Amino acid sequence: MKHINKFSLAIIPTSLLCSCNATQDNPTDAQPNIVYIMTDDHSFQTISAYGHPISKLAPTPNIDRLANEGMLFEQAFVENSLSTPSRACLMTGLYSHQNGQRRLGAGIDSTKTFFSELLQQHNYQTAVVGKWHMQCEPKGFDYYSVVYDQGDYYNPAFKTKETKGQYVQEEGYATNLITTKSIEFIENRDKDKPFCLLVHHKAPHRNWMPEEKYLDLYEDVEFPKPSTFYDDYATRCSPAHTQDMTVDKTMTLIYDLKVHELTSTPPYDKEWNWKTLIKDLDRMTPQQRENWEAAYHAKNMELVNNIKNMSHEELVDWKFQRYMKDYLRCIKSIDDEIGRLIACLEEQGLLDNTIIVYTSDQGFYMGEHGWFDKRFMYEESFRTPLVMRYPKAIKAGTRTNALVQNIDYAPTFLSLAGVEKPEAMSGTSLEPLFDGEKPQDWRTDLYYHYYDYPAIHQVNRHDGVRTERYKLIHFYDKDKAGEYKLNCNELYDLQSDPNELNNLYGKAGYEEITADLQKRLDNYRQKLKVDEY
Ligand code: SGN
Ligand code: CA
Repeated sequence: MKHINKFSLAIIPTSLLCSCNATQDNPTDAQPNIVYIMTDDHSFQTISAYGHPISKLAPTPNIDRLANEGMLFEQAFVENSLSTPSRACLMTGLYSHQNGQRRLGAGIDSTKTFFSELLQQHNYQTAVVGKWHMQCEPKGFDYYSVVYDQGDYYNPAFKTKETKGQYVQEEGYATNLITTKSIEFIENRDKDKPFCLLVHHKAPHRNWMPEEKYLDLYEDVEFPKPSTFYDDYATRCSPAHTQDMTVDKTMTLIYDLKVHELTSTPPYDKEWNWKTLIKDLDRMTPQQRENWEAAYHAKNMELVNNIKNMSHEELVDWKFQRYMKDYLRCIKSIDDEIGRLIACLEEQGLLDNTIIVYTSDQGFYMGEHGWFDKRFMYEESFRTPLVMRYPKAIKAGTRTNALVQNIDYAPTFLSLAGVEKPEAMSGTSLEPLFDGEKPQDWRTDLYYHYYDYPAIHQVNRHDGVRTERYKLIHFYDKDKAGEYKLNCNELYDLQSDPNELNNLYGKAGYEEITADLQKRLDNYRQKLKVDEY
């Protein structure tokens, strides 16, 4: 077999077994434990509790259990649909321009207060495990074990307070290792204190590498393409046309879909991407690699042998199916491991006095508009899944359509812990929604702002406002002198056009609605002191 390197790195074996011993309930009843589980790029379309057709073919029983025993948020959103900005919103309760983390790389203003620090000062034992991603040390945590940057699916390396700044590789699959570490934290916690544990998974981030036991899962399932897969972006501003995130053109057979055998001409991927995939595969132990090849090699060779005879459409279909299968295989492991974590909390007698939150750092396109990735203010990436289980305050089976955003998590956790929210924090506690009623004065719109341009996937900068029914988006780009190079608006009626295909901006009959949304947008820009748009 080609391209196999000996597995030469030092590996620390970690037991994947949960040895949870039953213990007493948490002694500090007034302050609940907080278990916040956040995946990376998990679409609400692939969670069966949300009822989308894809998820019917690949159900998520453990996430559904959290929803059935708690609350499903049907209108949960992020402020800036990208990893580090989303994590900064979580930690600070501030919008991106307030916390500094506007784009993917550097940015976080680490002088801002993280909610973990406040919990720590108010009796909590705090921990974060998995993807941290921001370019500052985890702040306000008694314990952390975090992966480097995006982390790796197989045998990832973790940094803790003890490893003196070094990342140490461990043997196993990221989703399992992150869960095991979380369970170990729970088992070894200081039982005189409440705890707050952030479980930040790497999966299902690109390039969607499934766990060994699920490499064949869904092989015979044909996943339906969304109705907007062949969207031609007619009626839209230029960014929908000029993005670089289509399954057809951007998604690569080698790096994304892991056909490393495809090395002949024409070039199917950039050399850098091919090398990255080989590095991913070379991280595996010989046994992991053998299992991987046993599942993929024959199927990959079938493609390699047929590719010259395939039509363009057949090839795009093949890509879509491989994408969906690998993504959903990653989700299967996530769902299993959430089940393992819930079982641990149950065995520890902690289920009643713990709020369990499940969410993602943003949504993701499962082929809608022809895309993968995120970034746009369109629904699939602006929305994020959100489920909360907390039997003390939330009745089983509650659903809410209140508009909520990721800047609300920090204030929620502080309010549950009985800690006063700092005045500067922009988000709002979600606790008033827990009884299933939306308070009369609940917010009626949300502000969104995306800044990461120019950058990978080439989505232009934009900000916008969304009410329960309408959405106004303003795409912009300015030259050095501050003159607009791009200045274009889109307006959608989400009730009559949930797929956002029909841009109504400037259309007769929408003058009043446009003026109302524009006023809301201007208010946000002014109130929040937004400095570019
Ligand atoms: C990487 C991915 C991108 C992705 C960003 C941000 N490329 O750069 O596809 O949009 O992360 O993702 S990859 O070649 O490294 O897979 S995020 O979830 O961290 O925001
Ligand atoms: Ca992400």
